[in-house]
Amino acid sequence: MEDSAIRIADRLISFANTESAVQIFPHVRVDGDSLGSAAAMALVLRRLNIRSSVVMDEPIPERLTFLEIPEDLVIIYDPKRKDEYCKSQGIALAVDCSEGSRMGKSGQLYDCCSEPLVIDHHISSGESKGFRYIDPLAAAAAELVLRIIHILEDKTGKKLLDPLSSNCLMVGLQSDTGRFSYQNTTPETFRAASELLENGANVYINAYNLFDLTNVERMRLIARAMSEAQFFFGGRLALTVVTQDMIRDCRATDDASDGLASNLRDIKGVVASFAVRETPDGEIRVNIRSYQPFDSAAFASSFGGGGHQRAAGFTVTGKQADEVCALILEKAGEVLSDRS
Ligand SMILES: [Mn+2]
Repeated sequence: MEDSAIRIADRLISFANTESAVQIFPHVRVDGDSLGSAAAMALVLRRLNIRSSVVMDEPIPERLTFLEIPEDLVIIYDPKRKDEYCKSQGIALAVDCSEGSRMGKSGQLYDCCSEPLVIDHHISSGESKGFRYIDPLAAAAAELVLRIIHILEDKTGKKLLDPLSSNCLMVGLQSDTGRFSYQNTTPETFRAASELLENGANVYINAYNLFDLTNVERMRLIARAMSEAQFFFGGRLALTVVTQDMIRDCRATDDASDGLASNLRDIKGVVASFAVRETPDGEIRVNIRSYQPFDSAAFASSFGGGGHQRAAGFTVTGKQADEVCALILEKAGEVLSDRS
C-alpha cells in the first residue's frame, strides 16, 4: 500500500519544470473531501513547479466557496477542447474516486491518460494500468493526500503545506468524518487534523460552513420532506421523496436536501434511510445512510452506484420517483424483512 504512495509521489515529481500538466480529478457532485483533497494536491504540486489544475464539470458549488480556492486552480471541462487538454496533460490523477465514470464529462479527459494515478479511500473493483493508492481504512481521501505530501516533502526537502492547502485537507477530514464523529475517525485522522491545524487550518469556520449554516428555504424543504417521510419494516427503514415541485414551492436550490438521509437515520430504530430526489434533468438521485447490519455501499452497487458502508448513493434514469421507491423497498426487504 505505502509502496504505491511512493511510486505516485515519484511520478508526480517527474513533472517538475516540464510543460506537461498533472490534472487532478475529483468525483462528480464534489463534496468537501474530493474538492478539498484535489485542490490541496494541486496547490502543493504548483509549489514544486509542477503544472497542475483541478478538472471538474461544474464550478465550485456555492456551499464550498468559503474555502476560497483560487479561480485559476480549477478548469471547468469543456468537451470541445478535449484534444487541446489531452495534449497538455502529462498525467491524470483521480482523487476520492478511481474511475472516469465517476467524474461526469471530465472522465473523457481522465480516460485519455493511459496510466492514470489513483488516490482513494473507497473499495474499488476497477483495474488500471497506473499506480493506485487505495486505503479503505482512511477516513478521507484528505488523509491519503497528506501522506503523499509527506513523501513529497521528504523527497524534495521543501515544506509544502500552507494555510490554504492545510485548510482544504481539513475540510476533507471534517466532511467525511461528520466533524470527527463517524466510526471511520481514527487516531491517524486526529494526528492529521493536528498537523493541519498547526499549519493554519480553521476548524471552526469550516464546521460552521459545512454543517451549521443554512437558510429558511432549505429548512422549509427539509421540514416538509421529514413530515412526509414513510417508515417500513417495523420502523427500521425510513424513506422520503423530494420532488422538483417541492423544491420550487420552497424556493430552495437543488442541493438543499443534502443531509436529509442523515436526518432520517437519526430517528430511533432506523437502520437504513433513503432520500429519493428528482433532479432537474428528470433523473432520480438516491442517497442512502445506514447503521449495522445494513450495507449502503452493497445496496447502492446493486443499482449501479457506490459509496461507503454507512453512506452511499445511486442514480436512476427513465423511472419515476415512486417506481424507484418500490424497487428500493423490494431490494431492502431481502435484508430487513426477516427480522420484522
Ligand atoms: Mn471521501
